[in-house]
Amino acid sequence: MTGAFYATTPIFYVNAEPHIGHTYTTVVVDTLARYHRLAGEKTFFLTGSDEHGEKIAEVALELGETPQAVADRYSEAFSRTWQTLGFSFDRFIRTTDPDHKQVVQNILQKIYDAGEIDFREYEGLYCIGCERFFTERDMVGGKCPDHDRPLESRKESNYFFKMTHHFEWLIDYINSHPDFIRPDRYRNEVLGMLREDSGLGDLSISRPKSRLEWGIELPFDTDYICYVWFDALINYLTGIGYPDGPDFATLWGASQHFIGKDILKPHAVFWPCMLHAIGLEPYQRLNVHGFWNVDDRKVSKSLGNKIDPLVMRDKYGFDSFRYFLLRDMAFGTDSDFSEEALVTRINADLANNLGNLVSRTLNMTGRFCGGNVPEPGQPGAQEQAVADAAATAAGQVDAHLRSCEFHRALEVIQGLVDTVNRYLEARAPWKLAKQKAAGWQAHVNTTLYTSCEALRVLSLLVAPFMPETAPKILERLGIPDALATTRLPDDAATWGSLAPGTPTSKGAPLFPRIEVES
Ligand code: ME8
Repeated sequence: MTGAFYATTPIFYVNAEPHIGHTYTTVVVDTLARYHRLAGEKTFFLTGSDEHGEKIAEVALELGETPQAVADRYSEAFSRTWQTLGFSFDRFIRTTDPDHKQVVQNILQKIYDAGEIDFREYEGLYCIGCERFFTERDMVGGKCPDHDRPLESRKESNYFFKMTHHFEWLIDYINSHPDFIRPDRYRNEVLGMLREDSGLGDLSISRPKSRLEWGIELPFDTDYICYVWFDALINYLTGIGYPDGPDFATLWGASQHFIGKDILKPHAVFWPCMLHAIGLEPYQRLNVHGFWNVDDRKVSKSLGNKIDPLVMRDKYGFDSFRYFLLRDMAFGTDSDFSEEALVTRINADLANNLGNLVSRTLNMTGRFCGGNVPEPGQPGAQEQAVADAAATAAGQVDAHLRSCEFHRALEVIQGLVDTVNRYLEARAPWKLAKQKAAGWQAHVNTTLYTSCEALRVLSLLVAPFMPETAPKILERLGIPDALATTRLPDDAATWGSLAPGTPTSKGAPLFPRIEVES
């Protein structure tokens, strides 16, 4: 096993059911986790639920339930949905898990003992939706732009983490590690937040129990609980066995967080400062994506315009939905969701292109080669061009995935499908089989071997993106267990491992064309 990869989604608030936004981040991490596993790296994928804080206490009060009951119900909804959708996470962490509580209290005590915490009175404007205080420059028209609700004026005494002491170190760190926060626009945004005139001060890390009891108690003052973001960020350490679990050091050294741009500040400022205060290296990389919008408004539970991933799965198949999410959003920028765009994408790329290549190749293999992978003749220039295109695609998909350019990786895969489709058109094996001119069988055998082998490569390349589809194609190619021993990108870049004589099968269309009622 070479290399390691530790990837996290945000832990989601337990105040509503999962929607397209949560699903997108989780699809991104799932795709990467699957790729890195296939690349032979020690991989850990963490997701979970963020259960404490005022937001949950507020919902519980409205519903007349305990916060614990609300947290149990929604946490279960997330973990069940993530399982139903087939995400390959290694742990679903809850911030109410006993090991997490212990880690949070250890870290609080450590920071307190190091003299990094003091007690002060503070007055400011708070957004319960974001669970954080706002500076003047964060507000739009006196409101939180994400939650569209007025901010609450707060004045109380609290414990503060002396976060500003770490700003100089953090600015240097960001400047000397160009890949720490990506894409670049977010790195620049964070440097802006850290400028002296930005108004970002120390971090209030407690809430008095007189106002909020739902949280982890401070180990050094039992009248207070821990601020929900301070508690939540630490899940990334608990999840892999901080401080002395057997895999902790390896995984932490390979840690990458994946988040939406709404939670950039806690991840890019609070979190590295907290890690620095406890003497841990920062995470390796923060990857920030944009918002899915509907009619130009962010999809969110509070705006009530959410798209349910289970409904999308039932209607279109989850692999197709995953494909759309990864293909239609350039990681980092916003995208508009519509079912029309989804259907257009599925029909064009999956039904007409990839799906069609699978069915025409296997149909012809059945009709002209007795259903077995044929023995090819000497490859000519056309075959060599397909083999070269496959090797190039394998390298490009690897590079694009490692830099979060999912849409580009899928473009490369579609480009390879196009190449093979064009190759088939140029070789026209159906014509030769019909005319039965001298040497037709050898020509057809070479052509269909090339096309079957290209399907093998394509299955390996799509496996992280479409984990249900890849095994179906491999099964039809007669190599159902191929993924168990696959090493990417090498096994996709190496041409010719499909053995002649392997029995293939046709199967039903992988992506039936979706007819739209007009
Ligand atoms: O912020 N488009 O949880 P949360 C894209 N508990 N992604 C979206 C999205 C949209 N319209 N809406 C939500 C929290 N997301 C905290 C996190 S982590 C230590 C604590 C995704 O339930 C995106 O990943 O509000 C965003 O960052 C996250 O859901 C916010 O989830």
